[in-house]
Amino acid sequence: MEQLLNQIEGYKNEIETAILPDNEALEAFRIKWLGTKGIVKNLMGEMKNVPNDQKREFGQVMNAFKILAEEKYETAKLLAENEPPANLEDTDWSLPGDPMPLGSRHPISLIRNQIVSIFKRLGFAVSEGPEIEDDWHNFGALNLPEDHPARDMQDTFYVSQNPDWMLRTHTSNVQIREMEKGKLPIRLIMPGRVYRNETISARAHCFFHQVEGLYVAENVSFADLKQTLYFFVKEMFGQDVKVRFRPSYFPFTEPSAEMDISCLICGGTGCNVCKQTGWVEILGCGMVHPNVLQNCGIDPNKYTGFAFGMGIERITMLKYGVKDLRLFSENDLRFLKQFTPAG
Ligand code: 2NL
Repeated sequence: MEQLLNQIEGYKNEIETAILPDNEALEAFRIKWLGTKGIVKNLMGEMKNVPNDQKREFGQVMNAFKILAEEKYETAKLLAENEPPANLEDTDWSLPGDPMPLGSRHPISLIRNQIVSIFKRLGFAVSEGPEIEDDWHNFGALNLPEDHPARDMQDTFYVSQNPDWMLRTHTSNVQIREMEKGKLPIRLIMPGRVYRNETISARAHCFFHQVEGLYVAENVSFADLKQTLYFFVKEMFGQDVKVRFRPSYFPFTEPSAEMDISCLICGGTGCNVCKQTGWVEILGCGMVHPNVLQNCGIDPNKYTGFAFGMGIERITMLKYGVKDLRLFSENDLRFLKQFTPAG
């Protein structure tokens, strides 16, 4: 009897640790333990050899043992039935696939790509640079005096570890770095993200996107600037759009101008978008200030250049009729889905 009980303990352990992943293993288990010539039946047969006063105890042990084997079998069978088919031939390949939603390009990327491709056709290459910049490349080289309001903490995000560093407020830092390389002529556009310490509203954000352009060579004139921008605007907004230049001021250009286009919404008769003027401002431009050329080691008596800068958000809002700047950074799919799927 003692020997039998020890044997049953060993069997119990074997049953508990058995791994039954598939039908084949399950059937082998059933035959070995629960079959008509199986171990459970076999042990039951030992009852006749157990002394009478121990038959009751043995009966109880055997019952529990039988239940253990049966439960192991039933649970493993249930698990195996719920397993995905291990065999690829069991898969129904004709079932429809899981949907894979197609993303779409961000409207800012769409417009940036259009701007870049128009200027590429005029021979402009693309250049990019750091978003964290030092005072010289963001302000100093651009002829901004020490007390210029843009340098104020209120307008610019400074890096707290180093008062000389800041998040760039325009992409002009890239132009400065290109001019410092001293390879002329330069005909480049610089798209990128810029940062300003603004209170966020429908019309202002603490970051936005810009494309700036720069052409420096011998004999570059204001006429070249105007013709380049005429071409750009007509490609971007259509051949019928009208253009006007208004004198303006930037520390880094002289002379400077702002360029307006005839309002796309009302066609020039006056509406909310153009504030009843018939015109909307789209960019600032001018001839590169001689001090800026000098600061970058370029001889202003030999070379001249023009530069311009535009906000991509502004152009995108005009093209698509977007009324709130915040939509561009909220990642609301209902907004983003309205633009062309990524190709
Ligand atoms: C605007 C006006 C402008 C420039 C940017 C520039 C850069 C260098 C030298 C001279 Cl390195 N000028 N950039 C010039 C005129 C206007 O941007 O309203 N941008 C949104």
